[in-house]
Amino acid sequence: MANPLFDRLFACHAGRADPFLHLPGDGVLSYDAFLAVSARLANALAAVGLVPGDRLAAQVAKSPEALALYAACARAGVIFLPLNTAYTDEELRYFIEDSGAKMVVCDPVREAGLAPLAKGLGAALMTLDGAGGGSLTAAAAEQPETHAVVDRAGNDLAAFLYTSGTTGRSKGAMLSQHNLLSNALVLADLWRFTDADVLLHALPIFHTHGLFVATNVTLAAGGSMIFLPKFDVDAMIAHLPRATAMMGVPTFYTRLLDDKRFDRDLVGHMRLFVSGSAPMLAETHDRFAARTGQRILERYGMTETNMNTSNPYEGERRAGTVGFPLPGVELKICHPETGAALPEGEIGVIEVRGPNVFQGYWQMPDKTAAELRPDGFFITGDLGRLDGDGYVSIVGRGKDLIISGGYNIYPKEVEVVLDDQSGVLESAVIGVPHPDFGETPVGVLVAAPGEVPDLEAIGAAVAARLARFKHPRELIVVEELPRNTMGKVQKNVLRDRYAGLFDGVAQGAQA
Ligand code: MLC
Ligand code: AMP
Repeated sequence: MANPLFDRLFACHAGRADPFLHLPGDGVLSYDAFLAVSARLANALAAVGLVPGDRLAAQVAKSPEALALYAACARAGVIFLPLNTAYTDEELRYFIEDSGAKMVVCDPVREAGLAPLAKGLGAALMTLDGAGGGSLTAAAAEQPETHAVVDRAGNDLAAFLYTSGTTGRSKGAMLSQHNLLSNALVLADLWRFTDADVLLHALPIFHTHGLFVATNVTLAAGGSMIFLPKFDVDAMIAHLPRATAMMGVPTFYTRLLDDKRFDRDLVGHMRLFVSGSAPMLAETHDRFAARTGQRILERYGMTETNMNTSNPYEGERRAGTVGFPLPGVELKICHPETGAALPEGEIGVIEVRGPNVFQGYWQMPDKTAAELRPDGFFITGDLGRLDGDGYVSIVGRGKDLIISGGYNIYPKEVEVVLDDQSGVLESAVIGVPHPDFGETPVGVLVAAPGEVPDLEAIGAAVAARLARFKHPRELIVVEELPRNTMGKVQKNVLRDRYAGLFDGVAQGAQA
């Protein structure tokens, strides 16, 4: 047998002294050196008893070692579960318990907080810091740099990614080797990636975009990556001259456009700019084209499906659209209730089928059945339409979701915490336009009878329980929440009422 994902993305580069990662400063990590690190790490996982199919939960800063841990899991057949570094202990506890992780890798500063939980679950706990140090790398250093790659099949699971749901309980999306590999190969071909490409990589690697799109596509083509710890405008501008391509969320592009150093001279050599994870305003598209003479290539994907559609590499990259279904991906616009396919031009729910679509939600058969039809079509929850030329446009969401700087925020998760606070009778969390993050959460509260909510105390309580990016940027107290005749809160009314809340806020300013 073999290990399709590891063989095609990693092992095929064995012996290559060429750079895989260009590091800040002038450091370079070759493919061969990277593979040696992954081998030592894979041996270290085996040494603590991990076997194929076990889950490894990793909440670690972006580093070459963190990326090598992903490769180590692939070669060891361990299911990789990357976790947003902003998650609090309370959020982490859920993911670690729900996934049944046999091993937890965290930053040393989080070790004390997670030790009792890991112990209680019988999970090994090791550390990895942003500089690549920690007990995990110390253990790996004792291990040989050769490792016998474990046999895997394409339908074996390679990763879990948790994506919250409108009910507030996060769901573990199960991604197979074939889900990841098939999508990476299609994208590398469609976007013309080659071993000459140098991708400017400033995305986090705990989500689909930075890990399964940017990294896997580069690996599929054998290119290299300028591996930045995070997005920073100055760093982007300093490194763009050495890059050939870049991937980012819309906030990356609006921030770059706000810097006059970002101009045609700086990027004339670049061959590709890709955007996704959140809507790109047509106005941003046009600003970018006017400034650089190049057009951003916008694509659409999800944690559950990897990438679904892409604007063409050759041909019109139509602003306000997410292009065409990828080769091998079927897409239809369906009636929200009946699921029947709707004629061209009509707005409905986007459903997709293909090798990119996940294997279901971990231990949630009912939620899986509710979103994954027996015929294999996945109900995305996104509202879209097809135009006369076949371009897909996303025109809204049938799911209660806010996307802030590319991160998903599910209002229910925040409403549960707000409703828990003394002085609060009920709450509604809505997404409001924000010039920097695209959308930002705002909490609308109704006070308990005769009480005056202490907004500062409420903000502190939210901060203690939820990742920073989920925190409502404003808390507003109202007499009552608007409801329809069925008694359902009309969030659209609230969105309209507060749409202009952050108009005039400078880009990057914290309102
Ligand atoms: C950081 N903060 C955010 C935030 N990112 N708050 C809300 N939304 C965000 N996205 C917090 C910081 O912790 C900080 O808190 C404060 O906001 C100001 O931070 P900042 O300096 O302005 O933000 P920055 O650190 O620059 O990060 C912004 C960003 C980052 C856009 C660079 O969010 C980012 O890299 N986003 C990419 C997300 C991503 O990879 N999405 C892909 C999902 S996969 P404080 O308290 O310290 O001030 C997917 C599928 C697909 O969607 O299709 O790809
Ligand atoms: P996630 O679950 O984090 O992968 O987020 C997936 C969601 O991001 C999708 O369901 C869409 O709502 C949104 N999304 C991704 N790409 C785009 C895009 N190009 N335009 C608009 N929304 C997008």
